[in-house]
Amino acid sequence: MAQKTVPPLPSADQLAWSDMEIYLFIHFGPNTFSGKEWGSGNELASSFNPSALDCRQWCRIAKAAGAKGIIITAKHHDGFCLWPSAYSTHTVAYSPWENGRGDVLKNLSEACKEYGLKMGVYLSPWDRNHPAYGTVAYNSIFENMMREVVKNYGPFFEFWWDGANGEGPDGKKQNYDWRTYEQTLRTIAPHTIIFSDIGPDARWAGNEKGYAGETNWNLLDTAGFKRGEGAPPQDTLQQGNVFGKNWIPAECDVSIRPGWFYHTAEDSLVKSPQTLFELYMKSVGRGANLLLNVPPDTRGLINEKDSASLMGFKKLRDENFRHNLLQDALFSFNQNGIQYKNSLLADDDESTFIKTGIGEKGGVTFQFKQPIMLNCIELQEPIAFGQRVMTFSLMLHLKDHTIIEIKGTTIGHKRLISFPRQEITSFDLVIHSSKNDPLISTVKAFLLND
Ligand code: FUL
Repeated sequence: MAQKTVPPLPSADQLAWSDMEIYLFIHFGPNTFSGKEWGSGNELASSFNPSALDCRQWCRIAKAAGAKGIIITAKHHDGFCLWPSAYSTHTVAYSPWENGRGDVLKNLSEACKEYGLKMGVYLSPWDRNHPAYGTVAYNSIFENMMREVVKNYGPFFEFWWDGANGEGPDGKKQNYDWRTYEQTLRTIAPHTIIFSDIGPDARWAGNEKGYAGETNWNLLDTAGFKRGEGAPPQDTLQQGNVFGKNWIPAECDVSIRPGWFYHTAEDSLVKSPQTLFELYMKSVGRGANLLLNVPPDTRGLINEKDSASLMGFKKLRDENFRHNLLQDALFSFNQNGIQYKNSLLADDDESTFIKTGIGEKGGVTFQFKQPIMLNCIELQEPIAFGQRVMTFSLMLHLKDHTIIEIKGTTIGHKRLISFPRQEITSFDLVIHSSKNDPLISTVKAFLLND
């Protein structure tokens, strides 16, 4: 029997997007060569001259790191276009790189296809270079640039509208025509996830440190809010709104280095595999996606330090999540006494969802034949039917003793709950409050390396 849904619901594209979990961010442009984070827009196009740019190297590394795609700063706030746009004179075509015949977006779109990665673009609405910025004409220029990149290098899995804007009181001020931008993108790229502070399809998680709220609803109320300055408060973006009207899941962006762009001085400050793993637990493990920035250096290559850290991060994920302790152990549901193997649980097979009740009487018990050691439990809701669980507990038992009760709030796409390692013989999952009947699609248990 088909499940009842609890709206708002994700679109098929949003569901596929949530399953991507990790993808890379590439910040690259004149700032790579000037050492700046925010270019003034007055940089010379001649400063852009990577000596060995190779987008295939980026893709090879992304693929090996287990990332599912790459989002590139096609245009950052300094206005420099990494493709030869017909709507600007501040582009790769005016640079010495490949004698002005180079096209970073073309290279990347070909490399992504070759490596089976999805591509996305960041196009900064704030433009400190374009002469038309601050006039009505800029709105159609921005739209035309969107059309240009979608047509020439799409399809894109995601389109990133950055919220930063440092126009200042005396500078040019642009009245962005967001409504038309959105209509334009929807028309030319109906399957592309549009990201901004407030969506419409994916939202900023409210910080640039790479974590979502411990409570994280995929729902958000956007009425009365704007992008940038007028965005919802940080904690709202981190947590979403429990009764939010729109399905707008969170994306956690963070750089592998202190800066978004490459600076040699930060070579010793690349985040370690362990730090990245902790961020994974706080982003993907809280039901959000992780957008990890890995900025190419002045050669146009991902630096050895960054790629070593990414490989270490992948290794940690592989090692820690290789062995689902519930995979082999038979466990029982106290509801119906039927014994399941956890591998039967899958999002797309409704008959295998765990349909728990609410409160202790409706909980499910996972009973092991032998005591097992664990320190992490993974839960998933089949979010296609709506996000439901509001509060839950995991009660860990060794024989007749309850060792620990771990309380949680939301589950959503994926929830990784870690705790000090324990030897247990059973655990209960108890849902205390939920919108409509709770549904759980996945339960796994792991022993992570301490
Ligand atoms: C911010 C920008 O101002 C930073 O330069 C960077 O691109 C970051 C991802 O978003 O809003």
